[in-house]
Amino acid sequence: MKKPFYITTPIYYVNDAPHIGHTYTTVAADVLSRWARLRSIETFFLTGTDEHGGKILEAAKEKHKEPKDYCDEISGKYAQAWEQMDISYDRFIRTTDPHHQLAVEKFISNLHSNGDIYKSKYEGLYCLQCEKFLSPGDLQDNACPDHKTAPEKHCEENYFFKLSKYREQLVELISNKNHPKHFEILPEERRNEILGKLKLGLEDISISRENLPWAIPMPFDRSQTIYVWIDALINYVSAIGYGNGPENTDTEEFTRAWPVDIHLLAKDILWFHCVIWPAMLLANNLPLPKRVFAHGFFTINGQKMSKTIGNIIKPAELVEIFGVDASRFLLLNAFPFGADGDISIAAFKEKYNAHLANNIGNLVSRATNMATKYYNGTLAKPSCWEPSVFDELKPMFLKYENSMENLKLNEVLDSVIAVSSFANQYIDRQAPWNLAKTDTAKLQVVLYDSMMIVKYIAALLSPFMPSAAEKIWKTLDEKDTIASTIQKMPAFMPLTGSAITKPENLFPKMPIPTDEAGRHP
Ligand code: ME8
Repeated sequence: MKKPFYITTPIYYVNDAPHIGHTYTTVAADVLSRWARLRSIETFFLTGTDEHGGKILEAAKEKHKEPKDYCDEISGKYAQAWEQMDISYDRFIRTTDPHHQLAVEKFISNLHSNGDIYKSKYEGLYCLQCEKFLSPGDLQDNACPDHKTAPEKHCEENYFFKLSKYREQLVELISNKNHPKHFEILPEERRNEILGKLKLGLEDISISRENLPWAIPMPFDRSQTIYVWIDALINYVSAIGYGNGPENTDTEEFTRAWPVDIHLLAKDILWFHCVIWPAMLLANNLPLPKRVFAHGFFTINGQKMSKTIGNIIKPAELVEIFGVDASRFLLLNAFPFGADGDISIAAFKEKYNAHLANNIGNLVSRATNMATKYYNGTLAKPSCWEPSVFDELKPMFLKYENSMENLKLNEVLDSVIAVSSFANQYIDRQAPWNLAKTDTAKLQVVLYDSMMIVKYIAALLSPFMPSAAEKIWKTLDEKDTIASTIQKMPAFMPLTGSAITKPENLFPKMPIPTDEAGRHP
């Protein structure tokens, strides 16, 4: 059976409800999943929550709740947020799921029986918010640079994973693009960052804790529990049935779906996904992920948006202002996918007006208005019609596809914006309102062209704005489906509807307050 396209987001910590940083990764994975499904590619899209460890235990204590009750509550908030954001995941995994624990025990037992785990004393500085050890060189003013909190000193006897043993193999698999099992890290600068660090050396890591009850016990020594990151990374295989068949064998689903096609995440957790996880897989004789893509951070006034710092925007706040589809669009069009970028509601409003209200929304509204006004919604293909405007549009369609394949999601949207600007300029130039008086044959050609571009725009927007795309599609009365239109792109496709109607105002213009001097604050 054919391998599905398998894509994951990180599983998010349940120390607090999601913010738009988490939404960013999840919407991006959703767009890529929808894009694959539109092309009839079977897809498995995994997301979920990371629920063990000291950080979650502390958060539950602060709220005077039992850890599991607290996890249920916050995990539910993630599931709710993803429902609100129209996220089409196939599975939502929780690390407190019993089937996950079973898989973790099998994975760790294998590493142990392969001789990759040993016991030793460890001393180090631990950042509870990162859930990782920091080296003195990582600190800024004696504090974690991300969370601005002082790390705790840990000194205990733990189990270690022989990470250092896999250094050379990792360097080879990451750097050799011709290797049949090449492990691709994108963007390029992230790959170089990982290779640079690997070349400096690699130390074994502690993978257990002595006195942390809110975690999965070590299968071969129940006096210790498994380090939360090791537990969490294994979700990517446990979710598809690793160790979950009869007598702890792997399920057929696992054999079919692994390796994952894309692990999507931000750069904060690059090392775990590009070094520790692949080494764990090598130690377990499992193939490495095909691709890890790390996007940048949303920052507010230059500082990373984070639950711990508290400088967050919640997804529901965005939806309240812009609606679901526009929020998805604005998040992914905010800045290049892969780079950091400062965001603000004011900047989102400007973009919303420029791209959605004044450009795409305006095009849909004026084209459908004219089709209903001049042709009563029945716009037949003109007899002298030639697909000449499509020669100009083809490069934009190709750019769309190419950017999607390379995960340049902001550029994908830029190409949709470019198609819409092209159509608006075409309408301005041709002035159908004048043609209605002087040249009705040409009027029909111009409106037919315009409505066909509207049809393409609906299809191209569909992975990003599924409901808005459906609304546009309905006004076109199309007999074709969005999926078949996508699959035939960039070939020209005639309109198949015969009763075009006017849609509701898809993207009403957003009032932007100005200060007394008339500037936008
Ligand atoms: O790290 N900008 O969970 P987490 C963009 N449980 N993306 C952001 C962001 C920001 N300001 N803040 C968070 C964990 N993200 C672990 C993962 S996986 C086996 C375990 C997104 O709740 C981004 O995807 O801290 C980042 O990598 C992730 O949330 C971290 O989520």
